[in-house]
Amino acid sequence: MNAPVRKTTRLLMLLILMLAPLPDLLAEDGYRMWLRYVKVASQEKLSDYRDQIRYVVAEGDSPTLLAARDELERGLSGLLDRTPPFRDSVAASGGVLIGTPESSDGIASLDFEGRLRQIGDEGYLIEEREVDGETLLVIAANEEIGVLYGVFHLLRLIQTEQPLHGIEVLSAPRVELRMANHWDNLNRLVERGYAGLSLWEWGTLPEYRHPRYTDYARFSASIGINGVAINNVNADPRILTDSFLERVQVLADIFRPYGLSIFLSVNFDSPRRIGGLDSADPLDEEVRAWWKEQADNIYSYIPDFGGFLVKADSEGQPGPHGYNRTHADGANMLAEALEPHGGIVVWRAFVYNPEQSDRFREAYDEFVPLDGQFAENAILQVKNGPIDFQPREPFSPLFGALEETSTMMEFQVTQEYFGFNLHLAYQGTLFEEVLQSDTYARGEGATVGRVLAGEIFEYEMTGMAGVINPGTDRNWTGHPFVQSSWYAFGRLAWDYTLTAEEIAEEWIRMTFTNDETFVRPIRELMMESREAGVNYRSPLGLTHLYAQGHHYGPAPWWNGGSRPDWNPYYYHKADEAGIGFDRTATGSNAVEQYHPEVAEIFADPDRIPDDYLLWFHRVGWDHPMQSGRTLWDELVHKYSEGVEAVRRMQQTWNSMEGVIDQERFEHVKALLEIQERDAVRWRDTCLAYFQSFSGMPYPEGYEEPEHDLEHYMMLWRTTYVPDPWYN
Ligand code: BDP
Repeated sequence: MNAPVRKTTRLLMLLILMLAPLPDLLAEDGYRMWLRYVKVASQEKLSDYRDQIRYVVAEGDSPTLLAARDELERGLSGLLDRTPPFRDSVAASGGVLIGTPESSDGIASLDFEGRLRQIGDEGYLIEEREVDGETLLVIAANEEIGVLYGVFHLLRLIQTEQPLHGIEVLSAPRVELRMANHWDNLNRLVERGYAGLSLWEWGTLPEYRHPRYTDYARFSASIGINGVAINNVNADPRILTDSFLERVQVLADIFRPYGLSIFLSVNFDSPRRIGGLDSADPLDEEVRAWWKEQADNIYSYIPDFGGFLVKADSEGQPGPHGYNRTHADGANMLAEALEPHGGIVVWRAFVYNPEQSDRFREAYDEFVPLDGQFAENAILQVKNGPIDFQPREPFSPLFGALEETSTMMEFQVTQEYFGFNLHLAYQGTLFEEVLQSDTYARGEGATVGRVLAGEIFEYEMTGMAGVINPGTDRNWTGHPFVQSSWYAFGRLAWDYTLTAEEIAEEWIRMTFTNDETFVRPIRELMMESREAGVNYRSPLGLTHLYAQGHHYGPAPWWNGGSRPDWNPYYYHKADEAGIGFDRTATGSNAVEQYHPEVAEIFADPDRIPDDYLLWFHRVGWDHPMQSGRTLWDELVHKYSEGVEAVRRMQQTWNSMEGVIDQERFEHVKALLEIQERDAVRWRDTCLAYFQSFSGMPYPEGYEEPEHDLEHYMMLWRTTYVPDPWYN
């Protein structure tokens, strides 16, 4: 080719590139998460939806109604590939009418009063309705936030290609506070985050309103989240200074239309650290006055501020114990400061002290004697299990034990103990398992979910929190499937009776495709993924086999850390005679903290489900398991099953090439390779270690560790661990 022709060709190429749509706009990089709003694939359904949705009537111009309108416009124009016009009033069939009886004459005329009374401030109804001979789709609610939630519901139905004919939905949340907890530091490092830096750009706030803030609020509202604690529970006192409050105010303004109220994690020692006082004693008048001033100040910036989240006397954080006061004294002081403004205190029950003999017992022993002493606007936030977000824990015995203290759940979405941003582990099944566990408080059927919803005791407030990890990674969560656990958390906080499986299916359809060849196998893959993670890390009730330096890889031999209760040995206690933690009457007797019906089963080595055995019992290596195998053989079986499950997940995923976009396909494919490698390493490390005590041979037909224990011990010392967080 001669030079001028080459030049013309280059120019032409450049022109084509410039005219081509920006690749970023179409990229399947995960940014849109479950709100992708791509055109409905089935022609038949598409034309059905187009028939039913020809125009929209949305009276009112409050920020929340505008957000609802915007979302409807954005969603419908993507899903239907045409934008239905907004009209002032109902004119013909095919209208979508949204609003509250107050904002909309149309809604007011429909006489929904009776049903609206059943669904409170945040609920909504969606219904197909004949009005003067015209067929309409109606979304009605008492408050505007209910309208927004209803809009997301309608869009979800279209995203998942559900029929709208004859639709009748009445939905209201089962718990009041549905809260995201961010463990974001003010320097923008996220504790246990694994998805980039903190979303909150303190450096450019308050001037720059990053569009991501609005998207964050949209995602939150789409799953019914209504509260967000934006900073780490290991709290920096400076969050209470004006310089930060000016910035937080902007976030609050952006979140408000989406029904999302801001909470701040506060440091109990703030009066000393930033207030110039020489005490933080909760019974000291000066200290109490200081906190009131802080509350007044915060509300001057954020009139609908939610309240404080507090980690006190836990893992080195200051608290009331420093002044010989109780957790109730501490919480009540803050509650008193917030009360005049309608704010609440979320007080965490995650406490344990290295001197005590069993970490399992501590939160219960600490808080049950305080039952009834907390202010009405204080709520206790309890992690799902007694230790710390392990792949499997029995439910915390605090659920069902606190009759007079509002008690809420703390789940973890970020995969601190589940492979960070590298392993696929849908947490919906873990959440479901906990929520469906029967506490037997006041008799059979008192599931954790029902306790949380205030159906067993009369709680002043109800709630669920999820520790989520979104950061500046383009897809928000690092591993694309961590999105599914975030989604599941929100859906279950709204309605704990939903199943992990239906939620997984919804998420897949919204996030990837409605193509059945993808939906079914990937749903199964997700449903299996958490159990796989349990099996290749810590089956049969083993727990916390991580090295103290990180929470990623295995180091079961580790017994040299600064605190015994941060060492794996503390949890498994393996020696030649056997393995496990005796929490029955012959041991720490933590089992007594459960109601008798539960305690009886957990205390009996023959009746306890295998999954929990080593949580409560110390047994010999030849202990007979429910399968008929010995404990040792069962351990080999479970560890191997974990690896096999990951391999099945890999196979399933790899067979999906071409069914979804290549971008996310390749990403997950590579991550599964990492996961398989890690699962093998977990299996081999743990089996090599435990065999050094059991002295028993590997049963036939199982892959044996390739190397000796020394090798795995060296590997731990020399391997890069992708976690900046230590302990
Ligand atoms: C543990 C984490 C630690 C948190 C702590 C907490 O390792 O980073 O600060 O929980 O919940 O799981 O306070």
